[in-house]
Amino acid sequence: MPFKKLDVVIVGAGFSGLYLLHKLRSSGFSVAVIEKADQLGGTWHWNRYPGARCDIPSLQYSYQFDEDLQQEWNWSEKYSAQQEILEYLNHVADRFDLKKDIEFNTEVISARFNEEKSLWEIKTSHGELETKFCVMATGCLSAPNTPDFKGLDDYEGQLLHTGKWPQTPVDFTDESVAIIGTGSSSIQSIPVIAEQAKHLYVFQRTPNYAIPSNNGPMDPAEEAEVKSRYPEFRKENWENGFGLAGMAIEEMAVEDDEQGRKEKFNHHWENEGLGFLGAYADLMIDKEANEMAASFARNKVKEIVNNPEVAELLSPKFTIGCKRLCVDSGYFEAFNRDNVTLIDLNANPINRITSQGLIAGQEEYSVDSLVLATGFDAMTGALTRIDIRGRKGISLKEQWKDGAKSYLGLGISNFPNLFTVTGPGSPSVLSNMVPSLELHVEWISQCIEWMRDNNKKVIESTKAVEEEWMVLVNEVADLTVYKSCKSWYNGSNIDEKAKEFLPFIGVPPYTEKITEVAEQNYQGFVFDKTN
Ligand code: N01
Repeated sequence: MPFKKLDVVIVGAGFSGLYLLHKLRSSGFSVAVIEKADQLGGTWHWNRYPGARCDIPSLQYSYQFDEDLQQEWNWSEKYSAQQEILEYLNHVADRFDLKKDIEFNTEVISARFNEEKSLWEIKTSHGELETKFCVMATGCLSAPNTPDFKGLDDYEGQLLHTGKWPQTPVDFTDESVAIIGTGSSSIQSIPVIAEQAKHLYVFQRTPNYAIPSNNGPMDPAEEAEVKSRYPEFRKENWENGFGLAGMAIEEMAVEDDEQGRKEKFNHHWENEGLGFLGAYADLMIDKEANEMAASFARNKVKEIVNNPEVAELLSPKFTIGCKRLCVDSGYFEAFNRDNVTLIDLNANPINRITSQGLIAGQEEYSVDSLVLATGFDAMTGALTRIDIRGRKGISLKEQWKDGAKSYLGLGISNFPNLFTVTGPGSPSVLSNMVPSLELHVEWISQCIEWMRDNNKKVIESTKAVEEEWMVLVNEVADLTVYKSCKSWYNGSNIDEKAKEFLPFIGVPPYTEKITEVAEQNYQGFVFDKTN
């Protein structure tokens, strides 16, 4: 490895890592990015499954830190496909000459804070280095979850995970395929796999709500309009609770009449994708209002799916939005095909995986490919899978075993000079990710600069402030319907994980809070602690 001592080590070369590198390097720091993959992109590198695309409109899911960049890049579709986002990130990396400071094919094994030297010692698969600051830009949905299915190792066919998809295209033509899971990844890939495969078996434990993306080519007039006032457009998004355009409505579903609701829901169903939940202001805070939207979405499933029994199985019973809402392109329609079979795992649990396929209930399914669309150890998994040790050798995994605590999703007590981008306790996954990570990158970079200018060596959060903050995170969530079902927002998808709600709901108050903290010389953080 060509470097040894650095000011900042960034882990991960996705959206966050790339911008951090650009920002910190421009401020005169010596920086390197450590990346496990052989190329950049993070989430958009690993998630290459068929149909992978963003569910935030392209004009909003992009960097805004450079006006020339946002003017010169053209998106071809309303919702960008994985490949185009990867091309965009490569364009950004080339434009700002970032690749030379990224160490690819290098995995961070451990990070240990040396209290005497006030330095992080980072051990990677290719050597060791020392750094003053370590920034974990490891993503919120980047540690794939592979359930412990009995017999999984016995399977002799092609085993795939949506979150670790091979770089070489996978062709399912003439194959029998099984897919386990019906979250966003599965919902995006099923229509595409179904078009190729001889037969597709979908193994569902919990049905999900999905809103049609109505994706299509980028409308040149809309693109021109947004580009003519990009800074203003972005600013408007910041004022929305989720950092998204088109969700700033104040009307209440419970105050509207039936006809009004029908029209409004229909309009949002046909035009807004994720913004369906923004049809009314009370959908995520009032169970009665939520049920109105949920029942509208369930009726749509019944309209689309021909077989009433299949439609019933595909109809979720829980609060809409409390599990991450999915956005689809022909998902429910795929179940009208003769070559797609839905298997309800509640009636027919997976007994075991065999060398040829799997046994669910009494039936054995022989398949050429088995796709695990079983999600991620979200928000904390990418951090706890690295051996991170702070003061007195305390392990982060151990410190978080009863629940992840962080001050503002940025700093963790006992882990000085370690920052997380979109960490637990920040809006992250409940917001438009790119502006949210830009906010964090800028906050972290300014903090490191401020420390240099003010002769501070070590910054850390305290147990007291982070506990207080996480109480607030949960109090805010208690005002909503987000906690009303099992989801990866609250760790319910991983057996051994603490069950707690991790994202902060509300982009504007959060932004205000972290700005105020910075303005007050990083209030709540402690500098150069001596004991
Ligand atoms: O994962 P998920 P995902 N036996 O956790 C099932 C983002 N994303 O990769 O609900 C049987 O949502 C599980 O069942 P259940 C987006 O934020 C974005 O699809 O636990 N089934 C569920 O059906 C998304 O929310 C895009 O009962 C098992 C599925 O596997 C997040 O990533 C696209 C099981 C997992 O669904 C994660 O989505 C894709 C078991 N043992 C993803 N274990 C965009 O559009 C799990 N399941 C930007």
